[in-house]
This record gives sequence, structure tokens and C-alpha cells, in this order.
Amino acid sequence: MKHRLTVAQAVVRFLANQLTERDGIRQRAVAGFLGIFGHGNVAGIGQALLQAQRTGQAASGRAEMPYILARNEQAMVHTAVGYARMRNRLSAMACTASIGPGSTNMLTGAALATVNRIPVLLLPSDVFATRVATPVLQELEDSRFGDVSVNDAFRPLSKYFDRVWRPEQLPQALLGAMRVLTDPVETGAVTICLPQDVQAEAYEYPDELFAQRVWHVARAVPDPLAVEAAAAVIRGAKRPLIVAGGGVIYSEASGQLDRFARETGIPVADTQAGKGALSWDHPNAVGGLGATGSPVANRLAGHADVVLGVGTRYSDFTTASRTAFRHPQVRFVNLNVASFDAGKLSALPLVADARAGLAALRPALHGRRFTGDFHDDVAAWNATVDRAYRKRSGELPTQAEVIGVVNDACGARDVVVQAAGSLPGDLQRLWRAGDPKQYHVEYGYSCMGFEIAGALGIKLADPSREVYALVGDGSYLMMAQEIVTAIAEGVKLIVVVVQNHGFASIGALSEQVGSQRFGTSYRFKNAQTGDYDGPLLPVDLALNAESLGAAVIRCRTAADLAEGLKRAREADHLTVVHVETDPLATGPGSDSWWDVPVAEVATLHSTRHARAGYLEGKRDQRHHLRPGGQA
Ligand SMILES: Cc1ncc(C[n+]2csc(CCOP(=O)(O)OP(=O)(O)O)c2C)c(N)n1
Ligand SMILES: [Mg+2]
Repeated sequence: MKHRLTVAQAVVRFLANQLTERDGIRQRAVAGFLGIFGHGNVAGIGQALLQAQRTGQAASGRAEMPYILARNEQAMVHTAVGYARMRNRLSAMACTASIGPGSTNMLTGAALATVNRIPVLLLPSDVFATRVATPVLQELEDSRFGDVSVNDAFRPLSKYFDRVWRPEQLPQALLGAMRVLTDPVETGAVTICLPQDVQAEAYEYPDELFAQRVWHVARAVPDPLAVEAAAAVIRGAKRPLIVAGGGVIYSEASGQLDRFARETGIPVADTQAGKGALSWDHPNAVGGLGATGSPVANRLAGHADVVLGVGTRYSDFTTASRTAFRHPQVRFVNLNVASFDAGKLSALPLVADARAGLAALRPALHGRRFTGDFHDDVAAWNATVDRAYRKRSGELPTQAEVIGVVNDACGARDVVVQAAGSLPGDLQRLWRAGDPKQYHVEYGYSCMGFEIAGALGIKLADPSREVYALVGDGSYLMMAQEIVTAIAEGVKLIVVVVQNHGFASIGALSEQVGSQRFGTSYRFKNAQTGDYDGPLLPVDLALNAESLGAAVIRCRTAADLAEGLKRAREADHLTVVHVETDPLATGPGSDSWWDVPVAEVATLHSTRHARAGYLEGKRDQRHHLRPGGQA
């Protein structure tokens, strides 16, 4: 049997029949489409989605492929990322965009997905394969190359890229896309460019293309010799430390990590993506590691002679730009599903799924136990966090207080979403995560504007959880429009807007590097100085949110905020809670360092002073070239 379908119809029907399976649990591999129509996809994918909706509704009362109309293409990729991350990468969403600007708007989202190793399927529309009416509206012509389009910019951002110039190429492209989307090692942005004319072209596709296909997501087991070697290094350690990354959560390895840590006594620090892998009050938890971490974890890292990294990509924030690990003989053992990450820091690589790897490693340690002396430090740090949560200082609440109030309001299963600004650092240090899926800070790409759009995807992935998006005013101004999408879909979010009139984060960083907070506050430009040091701007983000259709609660104090969040929880609709904070009030620090190079020569004293401090920080930077597998 053959089916005469357009390319677009075949794409939709194929995707509706893909499932993933891990540990015996099946789910849809592509749960739905997000999109914005324009020329390029309105007649192709748009028609196919309509047809799928009509036939699905008639047959089962459900669209064969659900569709959500987004408001911005970059944001819709963020939504898809939030969705897939919440589903531990076992279910993803597709994004359809029109030719030209609609498609290139997805580039930032593509990079974000790939950096964070989160599956998203991007279907940018493309120029005519026939080229008969070239240049079409929104086509960028290239006088050198006849076969490139703006979509070629997706190539370096995608883990798999294809362009379907002819209908017969489609099956290979789709199968290739599914392979990468469902592979924990390879996954990230997958891009299939669909030329506008080809989308509408019909072809006799064989029946088998649309048969239900189950993509088994394997738990790669480690090589036994590598387990022995890794266990020998760990057994020989005096002061080991575990670094838990996002891989622990995606692999659902929290139970194994809990057992491993309790049995060995090894302290566990976490990364932004791994936070929540162990509950904050777990006896072995020592908080975040690195530039946004806790001083306790950083002190332990400084003395550790063996570091067991589990599912971490060792970003500069995690390693404090490679100043965190100071033991002269420090060695790394990296348990990671990707050999690319397993080999980092000259580690002894243990290439495996986090859960399977921990399960194999535990017995190989032959009951070796370490007695740590970190519990008093953890208790002292927890008391510091308590004080920061409840510091009632000055007129305006501090950001730490805001985090404390939101944390208190959150139930164990609630989710906090963030991405950029000063909040990720404060959250990593101060947030108390009690569930592996509670803490969702996108800190691989740290993309302003992810928060609301990402929160929408998270809520779609698990409607049973309350989802709090914490948004700085800078991020809000960049990308708040998905509030409208959430309202249209009847998706309840709690959006906490933290108004501090500019970039508290980059302002502080600017000061640290000697740039005097130049150009980082949202104020009127002062004609005398040329700087933004005039009065505050008459911006009212609460009113802005109201204009988008959101219910809004304005808060002045921490007590107001607690009350506002209570009301927001009780409501059944999206609520924006607006609070102003003091941009200069900083919370407890990390005792850590981040490498941001300062001008080597300058006429400004502030820069020269900062340069001297920078060189001091750099003295502790290490390459970590000591082979991890050798004694
Ligand atoms: C898309 C994007 N542009 C620029 C940056 C660089 N950047 C990081 S934080 C920040 C300021 C964020 O301001 P806001 O959301 O108000 O948070 P605050 O720093 O005040 O906490 C900027 C510009 C970024 N991370 N993402
Ligand atoms: Mg701000």
C-alpha cells in the first residue's frame, strides 16, 4: 500500500506515530507542534496540521498532532526546550516557522537546545527548490552560492541538519532526525529545512513509513574494565567529591546517587542542571559547586584528591573557570553517557548512563567508606541561607528575600524556572530543591527571555505541578509575550517579575571588571554625563502584564509577596506577581571566581585596579592535564 501525501502531510503523520520507550515506559516522541505561520509553512505544514486535526477530531476527539500558536519563534523553541527537559528528554516538540525571519528567529533557540543537550525538532521553511520565482519574499540571495539560504545558519547549531529538496528524500531525513532526537549522547536541536514548494508536493509514500515506531532509549552500561579502573581510583582517594550534573536527572538516577552517597559517605555537590538530583537536606548534599555555588562545596572541591563527575559538562561556572580544584594531585573520574564529556579534565572516562554507571560502580568499591568533616559546615551554611531568606533590610526587599519567600511558598513538586541575570547565581546558592524536577535554571546558554516561554513548556509537560517563572525586568522586556500564548492555551503559570531597573548582574560584574556599571541601568540618559544616570524610567511592567491579559498582583514588601503568591496559587489562571527589589543588595557569596578578562591597558584607574585583581584570580587557574587513570 502506498499513500499519496504531500511532504508536509507525511511529516505530520510520521511524527504522530513515533514513540520513545525507556524502562518499559512508552510516550510520544513528538507530542505536538508549536508554530507561527507565514508564507513558507501556511500552505504546507499549516494545511497538514489542519487536516490532522480534522481527521483526528472526527476519529478520536483528539488532534492527531496538537498545535500551539506561539507569539515569537525564539520563544517557541524555548517552550519546546522546557517541555523536553521536563520530560527528561524522552518526549519533544516540533517547531514550524515561515521562511526567512520566522525561521532565523529560531537560531538562538537552536543553540540553546544544543548547548543544554535537549531535543527539539525544528522545521524552518525554506526557499523554493524549483527557484522559478527567485528571489521570493524574505529570501536572502547569495551572489556566490546558488544553493544556500539563511537556514544554513542552523548547521553549526544543530546536532542533525537536513534539507528536503525532493519528496523522496523525506524518509531518510525523518529517520535521521528521530535517531538523533532520541539518542542521549547526540541529542540537541535537530533541523529539517522544508522548501516551501516541496512542502506542498505530493508523493507516493510507502505504508511502512507511517507504521508505529518505538525508539528504545537505551541505558548504556559501562565497560567492566573501566568500572574496575574507576573504582580503584575512588577506593584510593582520601577526600573524594561527587559532582552531580544534569545527566543524573535526565537518567532518573537520583535513587542510585542517594544510595551511592550514603554507602560511601562521599559529599555531593551539584551544578545548575543537576540541582535537585539530591534533596537539599540530604546528609551528603553540600550545595552548588563553583562560581555560583556554596562556599562549603567550594572548600571541599579545593581539597578533593578525586572528583567523580556524574553527568556534568564541566562548564566554567562549575569549575570556577578551573580554579575550584586545587589539590596538586587531583584526579577526575567522569561518568557520562557522552565520551565527549567523559574525557574532560583528563579524566578517567566511564562512558555510561548515569544510573547504570552508578549501579555498576557501587559494588566495585567493596564497601569503601569515607568519613567527611563537612556536616558542621553545611549546618552553618544553612543558617546563613536562613538569615538571607529573612533579612528584612531597608525599604525594598532583597533578591535573597524574594527567593526565600518563593521557596517557602513552593510545595515539594513545584517548579522554579529561570535563566539569566543575577537570579541564577542567587538561586543556585540559596534555593532549596526538594525534588529532582523542581529546579529548572537554563544555564547552559543563560538566555534572557527563556523564563516565561520555558515555563510554558514545563507546565505543558507536567500540568500537575505549579510552575513559577522568576523573571528579571531585563528578561521580561526582552520576551514577555508568551504570557499571551499561555493565556490562550489556558495554561496557568505564576510569573514573578523582579523589578530592579536594569541589569543587577552585569552591573555588579561591570563594577568588578572596572567598568563602573557603565550602560547597565534602565534610567534616562543624562545629557550632561552621557550616561544612564538620570531618573528612573516611567516603566510599569505590572501594567504591561495586565495589558497582555494577565491577572496581576503588585507587592511592595516580602510579606506582600508571600500573600500575593498565596493568592496566585489559589487562582486557576496565569498570574503575574510584581515586586521591586534593591539592585545593590547582594546575598552571601560563593568564595569562588569566574574568568572574565579585564583590559590589559587602560586610562581608567578602576580598570587598572580590576586588572590587578584579575591577574590574582588567574594565578589559581589549572589545565588539569594529569591523566585520570594513572596512579
Ligand atoms: C539574550 C541575552 N542577551 C544578553 C545577555 C547578557 N546578560 C546576562 S544577564 C543580563 C541582564 C539581565 O537583566 P535582568 O533580567 O533585569 O536581571 P538582573 O541582572 O537585574 O537580575 C544580560 C544583559 C544574555 N544572557 N542573554
Ligand atoms: Mg533587572
